[in-house]
Amino acid sequence: MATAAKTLGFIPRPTAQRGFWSWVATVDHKRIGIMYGVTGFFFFLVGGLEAWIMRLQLARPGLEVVTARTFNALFTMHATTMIFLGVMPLLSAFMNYFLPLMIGARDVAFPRLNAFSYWIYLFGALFINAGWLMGTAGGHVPDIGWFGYANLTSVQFTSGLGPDFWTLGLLLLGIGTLVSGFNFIVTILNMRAPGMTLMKMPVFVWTTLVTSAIIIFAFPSVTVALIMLMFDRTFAANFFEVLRGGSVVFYQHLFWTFGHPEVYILILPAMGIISEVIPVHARKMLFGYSVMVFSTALIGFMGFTVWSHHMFTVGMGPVVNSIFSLTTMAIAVPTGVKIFNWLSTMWGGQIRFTAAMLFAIGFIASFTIGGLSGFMHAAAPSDAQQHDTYFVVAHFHYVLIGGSIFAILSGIHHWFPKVFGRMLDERLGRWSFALIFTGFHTFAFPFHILGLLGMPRRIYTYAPGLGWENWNLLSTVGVFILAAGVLVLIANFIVTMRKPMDAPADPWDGRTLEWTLPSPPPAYNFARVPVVHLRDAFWFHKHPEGNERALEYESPQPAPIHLPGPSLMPILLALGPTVAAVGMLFLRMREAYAVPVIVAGFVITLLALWGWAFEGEGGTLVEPEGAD
Ligand code: HEM
Ligand SMILES: [Cu+2]
Repeated sequence: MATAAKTLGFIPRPTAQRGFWSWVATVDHKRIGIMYGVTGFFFFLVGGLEAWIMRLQLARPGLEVVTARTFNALFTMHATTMIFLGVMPLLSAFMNYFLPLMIGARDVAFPRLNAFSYWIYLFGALFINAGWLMGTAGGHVPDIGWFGYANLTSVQFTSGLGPDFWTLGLLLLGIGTLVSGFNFIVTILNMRAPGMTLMKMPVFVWTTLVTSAIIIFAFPSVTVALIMLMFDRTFAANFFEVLRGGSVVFYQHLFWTFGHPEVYILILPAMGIISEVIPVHARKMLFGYSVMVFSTALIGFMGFTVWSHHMFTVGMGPVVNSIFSLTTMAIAVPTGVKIFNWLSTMWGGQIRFTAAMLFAIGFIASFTIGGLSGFMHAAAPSDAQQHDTYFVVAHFHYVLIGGSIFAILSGIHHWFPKVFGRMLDERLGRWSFALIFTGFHTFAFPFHILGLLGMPRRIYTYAPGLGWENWNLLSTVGVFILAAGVLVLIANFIVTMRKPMDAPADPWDGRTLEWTLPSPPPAYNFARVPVVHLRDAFWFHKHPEGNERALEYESPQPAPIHLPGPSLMPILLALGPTVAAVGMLFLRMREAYAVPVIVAGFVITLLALWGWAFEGEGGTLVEPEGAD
């Protein structure tokens, strides 16, 4: 029953239910979640390929697998890809898919904006990688490190387009991230099921809320830095040009005011995933729920007070260094509390060593090591030794792989049946855990030793005889083991997707509302609105400990549910700024057609906004299947 009412929109709302166009026009948070997941996983593989090439180059002293310039491009694009195009979108996939299900909602607050976030992420990702088509020799691939420090980025030192692809690409990505942040906050604050007070929300919802808040406070700072950089490079604005009175340290402050909170954007949702997986697979309520919530919020605040620990060696002086040492050490407290909470949850539980649980336990073990090395460079004098060595590379791979990636893999094994209606093969899952865990520690642990032996980060080769050879070789061997584990994981996906869709609704004896729905859930999510009386309501509904009410449903008879119509405006609105960014690139190249292209970008944006505002509500009313 499409509403074909007359509207001022210039493209009618599409109606396709299946096939390619139905995905392009979808506004369903579940489909968008899958799109984020698939795209994020693809870019995780791209970033992994870049890492693998770097490790081949560093396996022995004096190799020439790639040139020095290409190596610079590889570590820059590896980090940029892993952080912005791999891990963040993968975490966003979980948020998109499960946030509405966990709070008992029909969708996120702004479904079309949600689709827009995805499309601008995809376009930004392609944009930032487009320089590869021009080859690395001319400096057209970003090769300035993932934080793009001035004055490496000044036209004098990097005249190729690399920094411009990087700046404009990150600006595009930032728009999508900010929009998602607002969307999730509004969804969580306004669309929870009746009875689900804030302190009854699943921890993953809490970490999404805090992460979204961090996003909207942290991204403006890097946006400012990137716009200034763009002005420096395109219009000779001199914000960061020392010879003309600019300041390079100013750039560092702007970048790290964003950059440190960014690491919490990468880890808090991962902690949220772990906090969902462990109670289910240990069959015990999460230990210290409210402490978990408060420490999450505390980390969110404190994350904004520590940024200068990335700059201990620039000469800020002993007072400033001491202050940032102390704030950094303080943040270890709420983090440590969480680790003890997960351990206490497992303590005395009936643990099932499923693949999901193994990755969660791997997370605790590996992340803790990363936390400890982080604590070591919180002490400024110690950091003076470790700064820009492989010790730091060891630290952030322990928190990023041992932390974020392990949590994502845990979440994939846990929720795969809900999303795709099929159970992943547990045996393959355990094999991939064993290989990824062993491979990861074999490749990343030697970085600690290499760092202490003085090997600087970002070098493309080294001389023999420094005592670095064997550790580097071992590290490269580790990458092969890790890659084998990723191949087993992919094999598991392929084998599983060929099986019939027969996963039960609640394979793990889950605790949260998504497990009340069939696998996969119907387009409208809940046939009847759930009413939540307790935390972990579904668990107590199944296992009542007294005669308390845990979970009820609003109306006894399922009523028809309105689903919003698909829309092509989100992808069109994402296209506008992307075209304008291409025009900015031409402007940097002083091409005559730059301005018309920028104008075209603005025109597309305005048209899309017009269509967005006036395309009408559209949509259909569906009769839900009889509820349980
Ligand atoms: C999948 C296995 C991975 C391997 C084998 C790997 C390997 C490497 C190597 C060899 C470097 C270069 C170090 C240097 O030359 O200074 C590096 C840098 C880096 N990696 Fe990874 N990495 C992996 C995964 C990840 C993930 C998942 C993330 C983030 C989520 C990440 C974030 C970074 C960052 C931020 C840098 C620093 C780049 C820079 O100096 O600008 N890596 N990695
Ligand atoms: Cu930091």
